[in-house]
Amino acid sequence: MQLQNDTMSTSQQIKANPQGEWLSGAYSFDQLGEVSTLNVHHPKAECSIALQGAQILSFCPQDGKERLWLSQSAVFDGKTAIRGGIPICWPWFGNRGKPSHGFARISNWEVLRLTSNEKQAMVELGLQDSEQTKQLFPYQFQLRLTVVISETLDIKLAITNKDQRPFTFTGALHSYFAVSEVSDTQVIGLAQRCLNSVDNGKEIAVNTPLTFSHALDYVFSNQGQLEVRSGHNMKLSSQGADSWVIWNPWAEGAELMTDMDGNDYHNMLCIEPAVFKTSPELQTGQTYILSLNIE
Ligand code: TA6
Repeated sequence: MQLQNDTMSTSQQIKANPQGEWLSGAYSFDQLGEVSTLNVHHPKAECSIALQGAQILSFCPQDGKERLWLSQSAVFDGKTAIRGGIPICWPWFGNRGKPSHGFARISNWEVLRLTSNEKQAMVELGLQDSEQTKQLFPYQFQLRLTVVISETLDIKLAITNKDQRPFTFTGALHSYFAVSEVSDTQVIGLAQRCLNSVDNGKEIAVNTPLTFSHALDYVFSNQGQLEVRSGHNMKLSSQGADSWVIWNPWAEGAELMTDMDGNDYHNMLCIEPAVFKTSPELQTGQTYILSLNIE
């Protein structure tokens, strides 16, 4: 059976496609406003994924500490981008097209596969072109997001060109991390120079480790693993990203957003593996992998 039928409920879709050895009780479905979520319950971690955007909203390993930040004022109307978690920006990053950060994060994805064993749970979600996406991006494509949930979180976005013509794209895994206090947070492993997006992409010098005391929107070249020192420490690595985008809107930026409260900036930090400086060209049948590993 195809996973195309909009009228089927998600749980019916999954039962109709039992491709994995899913342990009973290891997942559940919920509804946040108009958005369906798939919640994975595994002895190693709990994880919640919105089917809108295949957006991971929560990742909480055994120690009970939430690693992702989700705004209390996030909108779950089924069409607005959800503020927090890990939005997938594709087929463009930022305002290079409309809607901002592409349509992947506001499209409904299908659950393709669920598997679990003692070590980990794995969820695969997919999105392909439709009449609506063709109006914004006139190509046939397939996106497949594989999420491996364990003590660590492994996220792999596979972008495949299903069209007869090549296409280019930019994008990101726009991760919002929970930090206990951004002013006490350090990010280690970034270069000493970056592009400052709030000043027309001007190149600037910054201190390492990077610390936070004002609004920033910086783009660093990806030079390998990052370490985030906050209430809990994390190691981040990515494949396929040419950049790490680091963003915090601070109080003044948050005030301009209806889905972020004035003090929220204290407890969040976006660290995003991005395809930003390059626009890879994918030939017919080619697949590009953009991944993020959170340890
Ligand atoms: O990744 C940083 C950024 O591109 C910022 O410039 C900022 O605007 C942010 O993403 C949020 O964008 P959004 O469209 O989700 O409001």
